[in-house]
Amino acid sequence: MNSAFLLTLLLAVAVGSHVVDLPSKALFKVGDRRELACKMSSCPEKVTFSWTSLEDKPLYATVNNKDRESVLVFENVTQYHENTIVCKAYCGKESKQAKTKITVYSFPRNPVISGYDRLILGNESVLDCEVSSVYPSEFFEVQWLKGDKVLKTDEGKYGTDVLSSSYTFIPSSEDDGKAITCRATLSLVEMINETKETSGRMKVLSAPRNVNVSGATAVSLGSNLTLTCEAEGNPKPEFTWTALKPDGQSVEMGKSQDLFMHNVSLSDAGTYQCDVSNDLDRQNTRVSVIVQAPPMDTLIVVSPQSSLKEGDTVSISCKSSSVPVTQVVLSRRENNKDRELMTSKGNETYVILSVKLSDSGMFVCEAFNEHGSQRTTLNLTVEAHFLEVELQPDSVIVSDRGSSLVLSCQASSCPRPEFSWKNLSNMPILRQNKTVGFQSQLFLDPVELEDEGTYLCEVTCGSIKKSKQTEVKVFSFPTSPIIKGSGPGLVGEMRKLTCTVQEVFPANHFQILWMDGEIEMYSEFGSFSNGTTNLTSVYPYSMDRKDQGKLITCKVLLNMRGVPAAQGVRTASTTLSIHYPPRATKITVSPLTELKEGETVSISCVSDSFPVGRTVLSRVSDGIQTELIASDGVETLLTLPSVELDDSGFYVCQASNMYGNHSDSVEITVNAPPRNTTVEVLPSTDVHEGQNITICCRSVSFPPPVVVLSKLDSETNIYSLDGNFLLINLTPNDTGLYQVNVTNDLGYETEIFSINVIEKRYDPPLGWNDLIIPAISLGAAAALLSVVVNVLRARKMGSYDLTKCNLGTV
Ligand SMILES: *[C@@H]1O[C@H](CO)[C@@H](O)[C@H](O)[C@H]1NC(C)=O
Ligand SMILES: *[C@@H]1O[C@H](CO)[C@@H](O)[C@H](O)[C@H]1NC(C)=O
Ligand SMILES: *[C@@H]1O[C@H](CO)[C@@H](O)[C@H](O)[C@H]1NC(C)=O
Ligand SMILES: *[C@@H]1O[C@H](CO)[C@@H](O)[C@H](O)[C@H]1NC(C)=O
Ligand SMILES: *[C@@H]1O[C@H](CO)[C@@H](O)[C@H](O)[C@H]1NC(C)=O
Ligand SMILES: *[C@@H]1O[C@H](CO)[C@@H](O)[C@H](O)[C@H]1NC(C)=O
Ligand SMILES: *[C@@H]1O[C@H](CO)[C@@H](O)[C@H](O)[C@H]1NC(C)=O
Ligand SMILES: *[C@@H]1O[C@H](CO)[C@@H](O)[C@H](O)[C@H]1NC(C)=O
Ligand SMILES: *[C@@H]1O[C@H](CO)[C@@H](O)[C@H](O)[C@H]1NC(C)=O
Ligand SMILES: *[C@@H]1O[C@H](CO)[C@@H](O)[C@H](O)[C@H]1NC(C)=O
Ligand SMILES: CC(=O)N[C@H]1CO[C@H](CO)[C@@H](O)[C@@H]1O
Ligand SMILES: CC(=O)N[C@H]1CO[C@H](CO)[C@@H](O)[C@@H]1O
Repeated sequence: MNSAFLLTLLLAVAVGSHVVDLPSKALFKVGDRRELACKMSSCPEKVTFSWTSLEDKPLYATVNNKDRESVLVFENVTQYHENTIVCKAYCGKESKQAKTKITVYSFPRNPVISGYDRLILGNESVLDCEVSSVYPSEFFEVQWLKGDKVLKTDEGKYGTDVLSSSYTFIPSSEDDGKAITCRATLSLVEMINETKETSGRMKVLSAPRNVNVSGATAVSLGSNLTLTCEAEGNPKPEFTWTALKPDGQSVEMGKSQDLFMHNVSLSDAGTYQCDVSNDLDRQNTRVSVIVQAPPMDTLIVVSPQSSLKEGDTVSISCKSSSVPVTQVVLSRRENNKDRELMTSKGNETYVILSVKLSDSGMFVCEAFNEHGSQRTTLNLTVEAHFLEVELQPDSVIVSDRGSSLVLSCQASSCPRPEFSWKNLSNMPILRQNKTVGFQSQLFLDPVELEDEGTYLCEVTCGSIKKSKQTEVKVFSFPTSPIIKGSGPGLVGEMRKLTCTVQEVFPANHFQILWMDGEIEMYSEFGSFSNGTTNLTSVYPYSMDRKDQGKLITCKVLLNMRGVPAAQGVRTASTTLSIHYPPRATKITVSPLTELKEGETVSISCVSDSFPVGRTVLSRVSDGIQTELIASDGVETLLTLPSVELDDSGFYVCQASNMYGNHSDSVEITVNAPPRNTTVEVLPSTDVHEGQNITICCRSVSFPPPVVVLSKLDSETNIYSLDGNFLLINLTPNDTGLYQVNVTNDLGYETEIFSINVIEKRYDPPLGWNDLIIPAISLGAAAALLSVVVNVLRARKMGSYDLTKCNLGTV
């Protein structure tokens, strides 16, 4: 600055006689107090000065005039003082002027930098630099420097009084501690070249990183273990060691970088974690500590552990815990040699899906590592299943053709039985089967003749094979027999009954039995046939009346063991129908055929015919037949509640049907004691001596009566069978009362009458004994009579009507 003044001074000296002495340039600093002197030293007199501003603004200064000098005082320079000022000096009449250009600047403070002391490693960071109260800003330049290296240059912009500059970068770890400088430079050409700068040391923070554990992680049992945890990070991280137990617990092992363990045991093996942390973050790393030892706890484990049965799935595990192993070998001990089954790097499990008996034996598990080996053995015992097979139905099953038969085979004590159905002929079984779990079923549905045979259910259970068999027998007996040829026939004809039973099997086990009621009459057996047959039996018979209505049964028997009783027999029955004309017609009178008048009689007629026809009961009397009763059927009954003599006669019963007729008859006699006896004396009861008298005695009776005539005063009886008496040559001695006694078995009736004989004088009169002569001599008594008897039989049966006493006829 001083040199600048010197320069302006020198220039002013160069002017003519009177010279206005005024620096041509002036550089003011804001805030300073500055004076600007305008001199004209060469003027001997008092000089008059005037100050004018060339720019359109006031001078903002006070003037302090002296004789040959005028001082413009700027008490407090501001940017408004920038101006070009003219100083005009008057020396007398002569005036001279000079001008000066005032330039103002402001650059009072150093730059202020921020953001450099907490940089984050790797994060984009912004450093700020601020320079305040600058003027004229456009002449400033702000620079960022790292060490000597310029990182960035910003030009000041016009019109601000604060300069700002940012520097954006990604700090690296090398930046930590390095100086960063913000340099501001004001360059006003030929006037000022001022620089201010501020530096700071960068601080680059970083989260812990590159965490690393060094040291041997595999240690021998009993030795010491040292692990060192290393990490980078700013600020310097802190370390914590933690043991992570298998059960999830974590145990702090120390807060230092090193983890030290003395005399390690197997339980010290495991995972250890090194935690690294600083203000910014935390990090960790884990290491597995292996305790090296020969294999220990080598185990051979069989699962399931219970007794093994053939076919079970078994797994044999070979494991070695606690110590790392390099190889595990499972072998089978055979003939004192190990046969390797499996080899692996760690644990291994050998699975036998279906163990066999031959899998029994020793298994060896050997674990190896670089420190040695360990061997364990297992004695595997496999037992056979106690297989049991049951077949239902068992032994022999007799099945109805067309029915449904299911053979059920059940296996027990075997977890996975294998079923197989066979027959004895080893032919394929075409029938449907169904096997589920422990049961296999064979469906013979419907049962056919071809299904006959022996069926085997064979079950295999590992090495065990068992079978059960059953024999299936088929029978066919679907319908009842049918009898033919049993229609009606005439007695004496020969007939054949046939009995047919259809579709039977096995025919040779069938028997056809003909039965008359319960009596077996004839039987026939079927003969062998390989298929179903129709069996027929013929039974000839003669139509005999005694077989009428007989129930003939055709009984078909299936004589085969196992056939249900209900299915083993079927029958058909027919009733014989024998036709014949009526026979054995029988008329029966009850109670007797000889009756007393008034009694009750029943006349029944029974006949035998088939088919039944008609029965007619008639009475025949005097050759005239009177039909009394007729009925459809083989019997008829007539009841006479009170018989009369007229009912006597022949009773004829005639039965008839389409084949003929047959009759029977009976005589019925009705007896009655004499009654209604009348005596007729002819010509008169009064006769003359010597005359003849006919006595006609009439009576109703049956059987015919004996009529006894007796004179009441005599002891002589005259008998007459017809009731007529002829008294000849009567004498007065014959005058008297006479009695007729009409008698039959049932009783008698008497009539008394008188005869009066008028005397005629001649003598001697004949004795009574000589005069009365019975009409018909009967025995000794009859010989006494000389009576002519004319017996007339009454038209009505059973009565005598002595209507005529014809003396002329004897
Ligand atoms: C100069 O002026 C500024 C602003 O106008 C003011 O802040 C400062 O106090 C002044 N200085 C003096 C010595 O008057
Ligand atoms: C300012 O000074 C520096 C060194 O002192 C120089 O390099 C630069 O050129 C100067 N600038 C001006 C405008 O004089
Ligand atoms: C293990 O460390 C203990 C001290 O803690 C020391 O006495 C011992 O000798 C070390 N053992 C080995 C094998 O270095
Ligand atoms: C082997 O089995 C044991 C016991 O079950 C277990 O502790 C161990 O971690 C297993 N090892 C491997 C490598 O699986
Ligand atoms: C294995 O077990 C069976 C049955 O328990 C026994 O008879 C056999 O001797 C055992 N074998 C060995 C080698 O122990
Ligand atoms: C069941 O029937 C099928 C086919 O008909 C046959 O392959 C299978 O062997 C039968 N099963 C048995 C247990 O016989
Ligand atoms: C029965 O025997 C005949 C010949 O003897 C044969 O053709 C037929 O196939 C046999 N039927 C059955 C069911 O065996
Ligand atoms: C048995 O009789 C029926 C009916 O008459 C007939 O259809 C069938 O063919 C007969 N069967 C035999 C084996 O003769
Ligand atoms: C028989 O006598 C009875 C009375 O005793 C009489 O009613 C009846 O008519 C007589 N009959 C004849 C045929 O004379
Ligand atoms: C009639 O005759 C019968 C039998 O001969 C006899 O019993 C009866 O007493 C006689 N009657 C009279 C009245 O004589
Ligand atoms: C008078 C009269 O006629 N008498 C007769 C009676 O019967 C006897 C014998 O039959 C006769 O010889 C009589 O003439
Ligand atoms: C003719 C005749 O015999 N007369 C006799 C009638 O009865 C009396 C007495 O009994 C007799 O003396 C008669 O002789």
